[in-house]
Amino acid sequence: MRNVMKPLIAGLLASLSCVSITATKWDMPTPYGDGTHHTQNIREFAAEVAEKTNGELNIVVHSGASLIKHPEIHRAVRSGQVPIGEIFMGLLGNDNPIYQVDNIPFLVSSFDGAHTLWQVTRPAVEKSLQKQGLKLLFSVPWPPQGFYTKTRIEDIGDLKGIKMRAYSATTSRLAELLEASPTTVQTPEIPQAFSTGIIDAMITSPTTGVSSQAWDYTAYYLDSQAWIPKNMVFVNARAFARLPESVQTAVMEAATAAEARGWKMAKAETDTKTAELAKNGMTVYQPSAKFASDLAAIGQIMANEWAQEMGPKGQQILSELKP
Ligand code: PCA
Repeated sequence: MRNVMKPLIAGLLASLSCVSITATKWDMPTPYGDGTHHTQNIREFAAEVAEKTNGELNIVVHSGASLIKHPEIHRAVRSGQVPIGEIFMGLLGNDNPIYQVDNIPFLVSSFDGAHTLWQVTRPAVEKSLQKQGLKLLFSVPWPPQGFYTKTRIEDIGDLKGIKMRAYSATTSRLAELLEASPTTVQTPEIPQAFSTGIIDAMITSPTTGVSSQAWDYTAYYLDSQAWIPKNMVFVNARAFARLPESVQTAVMEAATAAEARGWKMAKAETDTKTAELAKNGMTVYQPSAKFASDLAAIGQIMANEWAQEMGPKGQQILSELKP
């Protein structure tokens, strides 16, 4: 018996010695479901941190707003209720206009443009978070945004009077400029909002169209590629400072890798999820030239309003975006 137990115990001790006795567990609330690339990317990030730190930091992902509702996540990380979290950047548009910038139609409409926009605005985002005791880890985009409607949209006027979902102050403003009526609805509530008639239309990515089964409530997807919004992952700066230096380095390395991987995932999602909309019976179509130019004109109004709210920094960012 002793001979059998010996290797077992030795093995157990060996595996225990790999896990530091100072192991830290971080609960991480995220707003979106497991089917989105954001959540999948964050799970890979958490696995990489665990691996790089030999289990010294264990990030437990609570997806789909299961631990904390989306509008509460920012405050929860600030207060230290949780050490780390993810949010949609546009959600903080009322805190600081810098967060509105990637919800403006046709300010940028390609991943390259979105990437430039991120490089240009990142320092201001980092500074804004820093002032709140937060540290930015990484940011990943959604696929470009398009219109989900019950009937085909030929002209911008077809959106007049429609009850449209909004997911940020900026998209509410867009709905107003389209003379539609905006209602804020979080992603988990999209199906219910359609089925109870609270909304008739939404602007979002093919990713969210698929995860909310848009074909159950709408029939047309206008692939307008109007803007490319982002999510961001941040930590409570005090919680981060409490980590041993080697763990801090591992987190930052995994964050850099997650950002690069996430951008690639978003590009791939654009095609696969748009195809899935079509496969489920939705008509996927391109905007007319008139629709695109009318929407761009509204985007110009929004860009001007935004620059004014930002002050001199706004003009500087807009000029840095020009090729
Ligand atoms: N999906 C999220 C944000 C942008 C997107 O594509 C949503 O619809 O709330």
